[in-house]
Amino acid sequence: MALRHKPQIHRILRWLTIGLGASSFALIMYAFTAPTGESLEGRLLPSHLRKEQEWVTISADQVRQGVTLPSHSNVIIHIPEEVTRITRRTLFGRKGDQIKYWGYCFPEDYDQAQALRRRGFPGVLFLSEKEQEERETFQLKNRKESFSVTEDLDEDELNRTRAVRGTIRHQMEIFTGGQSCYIMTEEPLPIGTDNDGDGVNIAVERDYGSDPNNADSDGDGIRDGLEIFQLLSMPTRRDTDGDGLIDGIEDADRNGRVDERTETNPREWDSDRDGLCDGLCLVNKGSELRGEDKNLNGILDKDETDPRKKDTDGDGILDEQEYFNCLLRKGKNC
Ligand SMILES: [Ca+2]
Ligand SMILES: [Ca+2]
Ligand SMILES: [Ca+2]
Ligand SMILES: [Ca+2]
Repeated sequence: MALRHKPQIHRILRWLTIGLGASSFALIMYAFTAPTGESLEGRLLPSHLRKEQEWVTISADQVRQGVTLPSHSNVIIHIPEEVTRITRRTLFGRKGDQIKYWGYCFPEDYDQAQALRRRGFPGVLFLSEKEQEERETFQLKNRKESFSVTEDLDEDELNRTRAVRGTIRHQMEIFTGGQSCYIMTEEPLPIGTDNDGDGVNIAVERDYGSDPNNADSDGDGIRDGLEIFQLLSMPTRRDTDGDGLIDGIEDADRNGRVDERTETNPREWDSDRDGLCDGLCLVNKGSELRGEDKNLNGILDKDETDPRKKDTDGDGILDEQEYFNCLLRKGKNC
């Protein structure tokens, strides 16, 4: 498979370095520029990037194994053939909210001659969320200033400005096997395939120590992707907060969000902060078991207090005090 891509890569590199030439190469760098009052050319290529860029090729096998993309480099990645579909967010480890990255994928029937005739980029563009956000702000600012700015530009500069505005737009969310894509990122990016379909790529799974072939690594009923990116619980620990209740009992509808009226927080030992832990916990240096949902079933049973309410029976006495009162009167099942 890798061999099949080799001639293509050489074509791509030749096209980019010879075909694109200096001005289009500067256009590639456009994504990492801050809006300044410099000339268009200056804006396209920030000073720290004006030197020759390093080229890195990431093979399909590296994507399969999970790999960290270097920052500020021209990177070509190959999506493994067996991938039927992977979202941009999963492929790039859902880092797009914090990290600016961007790139484009070459069409399957990539044709150098045809690409050279086209204006703009030789493929379909993708931009990280942060990149999109910054670009929108930049374009909005530009539009406001456009009346006074465009009057002073000659026709050539005006066309170039239009080309930049028109061509750099997010167009792609789904990647498929066999594609070759160019990407540049301002920070290192963990990329890889997602064999178990839990929304976490193999590089990120390795960082968290979760199983890349098991969508619910710790078997607590909540998928790795939801634990890592939404619930912020541990994908490798069934009871993240150690209160005796497993994460899938606390987030009862297992949607990765905590509904405080009906659920307890898998990251908080004592969700209602009444002094008693949600499930059953060892206290007094391990000498005593104390808690609210004492049989750990997620249901409010007889002789239990509600881990979502400080004062379960509404009599003005908080649940922890009720517990001590129970001990004082030597009650059973306190
Ligand atoms: Ca996965
Ligand atoms: Ca899990
Ligand atoms: Ca728990
Ligand atoms: Ca409590």
